[in-house]
Amino acid sequence: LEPAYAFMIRCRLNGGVATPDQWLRMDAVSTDLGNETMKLTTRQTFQFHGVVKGKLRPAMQAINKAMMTTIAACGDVNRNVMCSPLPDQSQYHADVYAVSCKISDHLLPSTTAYHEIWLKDDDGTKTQVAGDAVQDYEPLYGPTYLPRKFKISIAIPPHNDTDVYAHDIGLIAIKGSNGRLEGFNVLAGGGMGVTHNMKKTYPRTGSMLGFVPTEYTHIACEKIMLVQRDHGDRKNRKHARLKYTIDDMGVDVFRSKVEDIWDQKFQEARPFHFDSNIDTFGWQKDENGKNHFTMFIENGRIEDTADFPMKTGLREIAKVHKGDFRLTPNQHLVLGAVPDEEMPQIKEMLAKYKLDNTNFSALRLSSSACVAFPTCGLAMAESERYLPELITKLEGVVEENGMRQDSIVMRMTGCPNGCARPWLAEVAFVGKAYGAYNMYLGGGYHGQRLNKLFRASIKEEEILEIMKPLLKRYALERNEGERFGDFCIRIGMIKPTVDGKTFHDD
Ligand code: SRM
Ligand code: SF4
Repeated sequence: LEPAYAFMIRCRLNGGVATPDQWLRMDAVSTDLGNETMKLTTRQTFQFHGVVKGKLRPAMQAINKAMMTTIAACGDVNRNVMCSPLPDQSQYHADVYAVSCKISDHLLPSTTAYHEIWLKDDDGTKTQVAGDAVQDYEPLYGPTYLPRKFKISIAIPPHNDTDVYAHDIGLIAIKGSNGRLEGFNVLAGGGMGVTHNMKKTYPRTGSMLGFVPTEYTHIACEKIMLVQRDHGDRKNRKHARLKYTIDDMGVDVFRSKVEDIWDQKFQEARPFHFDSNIDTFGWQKDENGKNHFTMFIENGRIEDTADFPMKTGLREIAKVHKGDFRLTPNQHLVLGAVPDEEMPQIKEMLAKYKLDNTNFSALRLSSSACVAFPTCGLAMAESERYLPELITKLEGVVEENGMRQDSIVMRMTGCPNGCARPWLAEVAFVGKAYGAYNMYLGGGYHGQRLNKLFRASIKEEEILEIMKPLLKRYALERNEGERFGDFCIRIGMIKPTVDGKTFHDD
């Protein structure tokens, strides 16, 4: 008898788009083979927790039968490519989403091992026998893959909901005068992972390399990845992400290395403007007259509880819905492309299952927490299970001061790996030990500026002692339209972090 080892499975779901049939199949995987919940992640995909060892293969096969995969969702490869869900402009979303799929497919490893291990028939007929083994040839990754994980995201201005500055490559979609996609401004060297008390590790926002037309974008991404493959630090995993390669080499040298192997040059970056990095909740109509509903799923956890049968509700909706589901980079969900004639039925179902409620405080709607306990082996403190409670304790002061509709981006993670991209939040709490958090202030409202350490290892009592008067002061003293992170800097609570290397400076 062996212990009941339980695993987490992460899907690769490009740009977070799933069909209703895929939703139903993922629901079934979680019910039949996992811990009955689904987690919508900060990179727009599904995770299943509590999959015991004996159910791993059936779960992988069920995911693949749904025309989804788990290949390269983890590991030192290019991961899921993110894409703003953009409910109000479906044609433009389709243009940009197509590029995210193209990049994702182009950068997939060519290994056949995944299929041999997980997708072989039960009688083993599709498995190669040892003597037949053929060495996989990886044209992009080579025999040793990348020095570290590699992430690409696409944001569609004015929405920076994918936090485009946080990834190894960040692509900012640029619209042409005909309303269609023209190309992308390319950022490189963003990343969030930090180790507490190790100042050589730091979060970093991506540096601008320049503009690239749509048709060359996947190749530009490939070349950036290849320069990192060949120049990234393979000796020290804590210094192996592209952000350190770029800082060590300098942005200009890095850009020219990419251009050398690409045999093309980046054009001058095009103007763009971001408004925010949060989701736009509620109903929106697109240019084709289809309706899209962005619903609030607190920290991305889909589960049934006694008074909130959310998972059942979404399953019932998926049985009748003919549009799509778009998972958002803030762990929420868009019920996409509902035609007018189906609106009454969908609205009734949303109401029946209490899924139509976007009437939360803007503080809650702008919040995000990583998984942490009980499933994350790296967690030092609670996150997903605690942030909602902390927000409840702050909502009183928010309401008293007339700020129910005022968005403040607040994020929490159970450790400094940064899975909810905390370093780009206006206020963040990062787990240090059980019940203790480092508190960070001063991030930019649309994800453009890193925050900075304000207090180390504080517990709930101190968090509330700091936050309650600070929120009140913000309500009373802010300038017209001034964001919370900017306000904290203006009143001298915290200094701005201008780049990753100065993140630890006081
Ligand atoms: Fe993450 C590792 C969960 C997005 C940075 N992340 C982990 C692991 C797999 C823990 C582990 O290695 O044992 C976590 C699994 C917990 C669990 O129980 O499910 C985990 N990461 C998550 C998710 C599920 C958080 C969430 O609440 O949604 C996100 C899944 C994304 C996906 O669908 O692929 C998730 N992780 C991120 C992000 C955000 C992003 O990519 O936009 C980051 C920061 C960006 C970045 O990579 O710089 C992130 N995760 C990390 C790191 C630190 C990487 C580094 O450079 O140091 C680790 C640890 C590691 O790689 O060594 C990590
Ligand atoms: Fe786990 Fe840390 Fe990522 Fe949270 S930030 S999911 S605690 S690795």
